[in-house]
Amino acid sequence: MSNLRVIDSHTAGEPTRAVVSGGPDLGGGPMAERLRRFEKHHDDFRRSVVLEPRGSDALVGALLCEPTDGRCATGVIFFNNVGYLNMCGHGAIGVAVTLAYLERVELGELRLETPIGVVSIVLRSPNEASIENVPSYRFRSGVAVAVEGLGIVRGDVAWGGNWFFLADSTSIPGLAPIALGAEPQLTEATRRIKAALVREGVTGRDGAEIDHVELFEPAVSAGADSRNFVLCPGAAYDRSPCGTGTSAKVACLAAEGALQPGEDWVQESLIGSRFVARYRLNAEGEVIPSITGQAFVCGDTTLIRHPQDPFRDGIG
Ligand code: PYC
Repeated sequence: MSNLRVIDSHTAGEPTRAVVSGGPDLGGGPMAERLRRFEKHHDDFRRSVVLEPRGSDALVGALLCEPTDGRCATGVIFFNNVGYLNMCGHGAIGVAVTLAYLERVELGELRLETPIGVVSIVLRSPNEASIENVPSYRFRSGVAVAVEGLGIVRGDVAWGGNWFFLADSTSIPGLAPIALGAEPQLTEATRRIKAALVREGVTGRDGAEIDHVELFEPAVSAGADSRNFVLCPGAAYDRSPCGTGTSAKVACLAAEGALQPGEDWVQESLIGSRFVARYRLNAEGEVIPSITGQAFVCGDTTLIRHPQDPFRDGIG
């Protein structure tokens, strides 16, 4: 029998499952190397934590590990129903709130070591954190792709810790407004956009796959600037406004001169939850977004992987 302790939380509605004990031994060294060992030798563990019957398609896992950088509260590797994530904004906020729940950190500044670098966080209360993300940028603007059933769709390619294609949903004829009830149509539309990107060879820098598609339109609620819908790599949509997606959006706004350093950008999700984003420019002139959101711990659980359970490693 192998048992593991997980802490479940949700950040603006999007779930994170932090594995705090019972995870695989990935050895030492940089987090990017440990991610590769995780992928190569322990993918069954990823599947058992996030796939049904223990998980769901929307769930993002966060394996907590010993950091190499002593300034960091923990190392973390994010994963989902189809693989591994470079970074995860909602997940980083969820991990910070989880560490507070476990009494491993106090309010104030803390750092997480991820495979793409150190992420600084300010824990503002036991349920609210601001993450300072990795440098984010617009890579290409006004890219046109021919999408099955939708015609020509134009959008920007941007990096916010993951690769995004961002398109204005009001420019796509026949698309329902971003609201509960429209998830099936929006999921299908964004899947087709993703397929068109692959077909037409549109990538991020160095040929990187664009694995997130983000639609945006004017906000519904007072005080918000925009509403979005983000298709994640495993075809689930993000219930939160997506931390890395909001970072990519902020990078596009900065590139257009539509958002100045220090100005707030309030991004709401399909379910109406919010992140408040802003950015600063670092010494190299790069856009460093920060994202503030709320998370709540909603489970402190032992997962059991029974040796005779035919679905010990998940379904699918
Ligand atoms: O918040 O960055 C994010 C994220 C990525 C995928 C799901 N959430």
